[in-house]
Amino acid sequence: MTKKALIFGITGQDGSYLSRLLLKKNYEVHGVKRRSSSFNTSRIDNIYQDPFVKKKKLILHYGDITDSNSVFSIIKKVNPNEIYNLAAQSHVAVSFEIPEYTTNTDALGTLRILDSILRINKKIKFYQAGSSEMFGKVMEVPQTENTPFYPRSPYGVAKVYSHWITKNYRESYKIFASNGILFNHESPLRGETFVTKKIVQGLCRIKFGKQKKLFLGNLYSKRDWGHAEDYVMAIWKILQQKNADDFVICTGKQFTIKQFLNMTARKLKMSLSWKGKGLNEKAFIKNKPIIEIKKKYFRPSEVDKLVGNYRKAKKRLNWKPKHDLNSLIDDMINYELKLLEK
Ligand code: NAP
Ligand code: F7E
Repeated sequence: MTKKALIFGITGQDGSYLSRLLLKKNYEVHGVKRRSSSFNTSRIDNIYQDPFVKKKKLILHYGDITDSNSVFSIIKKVNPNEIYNLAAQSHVAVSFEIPEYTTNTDALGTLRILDSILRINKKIKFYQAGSSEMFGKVMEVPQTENTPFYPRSPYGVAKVYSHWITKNYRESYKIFASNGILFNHESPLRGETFVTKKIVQGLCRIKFGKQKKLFLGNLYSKRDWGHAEDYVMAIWKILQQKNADDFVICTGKQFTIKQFLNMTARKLKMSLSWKGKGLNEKAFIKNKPIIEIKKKYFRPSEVDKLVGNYRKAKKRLNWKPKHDLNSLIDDMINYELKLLEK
């Protein structure tokens, strides 16, 4: 029997990769997109152009996770086998500017879905997109499923609520509700204001004379970066387990923003020389400054170092990342260069 999946957040980076994966696995995929005065489906438009749509395998519904009515009525109408909650205001820095909206979306949104499942059909399996930001000011290195949370942003705090309400509905009502605790994952489809995309896009554009400078914030925080394509495979596997559970998904490798930047520049054959410190730090090509630091890109509180351990996912999901940082950057660069060629 064809399985039905419902994805909240289908228009985002992960929603795009996950819907492709599920369509390949012969699912009927339903997605929720927000009403907008302009088009917001660019990341899934190319799926629309292929035969999946003619076969009515990809169906979009208008809705918003801040609106209980739309959440309830879409779930009731679709009555899927699996729900993936990827919808979020996912930008950490933005969450300091709009903490109330971030909490409504990233915390209460999860509750709205869980409560609808409870009232409509307790057999629906549920995946919650948790984040390494929940570890924040890390209590141990590397971070595992047992590491206590210490979130450092309204985004991280909201995701901690979602983690616990998911676990609570699992324990209280025996709903199959699982948390992924995903570390940073990137791809050519990453939003343009996240640091990896900003760096790859910025350096490619500088190399081809389309941009003069790139402005960044803290170059010294450390992240464990994987590829979104690998991580959506883990997300799907989490819902195929016999029992609901929580899983850390990561690569186990850590790099600073500056290392990411230098690796990208080397691949583009751009020879950077760094001078200065703090807000005065700059990178030059010959004598031209191309990277400068701006205070506005620093956060009120930072997550300095994240690195995970995916041992449980390897053992129980038979999952490990296929991409390393090199192949991730290559994929992102190739995409940018093709766009610039066009
Ligand atoms: P993303 O590209 O920012 O996508 C977020 C999605 O949520 C978009 O489809 C967005 O719609 C939708 N959305 C936002 N507010 C909504 C609302 N009020 N109602 C309905 N939909 C709403 O994020 P991503 O990188 O794909 O990440 C997917 C999920 O994983 C998010 O929950 C994120 O917090 C979490 N996560 C991401 C990472 C990572 O490194 N990428 C790591 C850990 C956890 P629009 O297209 O209309 O904006
Ligand atoms: O920042 C530093 C910044 O915004 C990474 C989201 O997907 O992953 C993501 O959150 C680091 C931070 O990702 C700039 O201060 C320096 O230390 O790319 P980011 P994030 O905050 O780690 C987690 C796991 C999620 O769950 C989130 O949804 O880079 N940084 N300069 C900068 N960051 C940005 N955005 N822009 C800069 O100019």
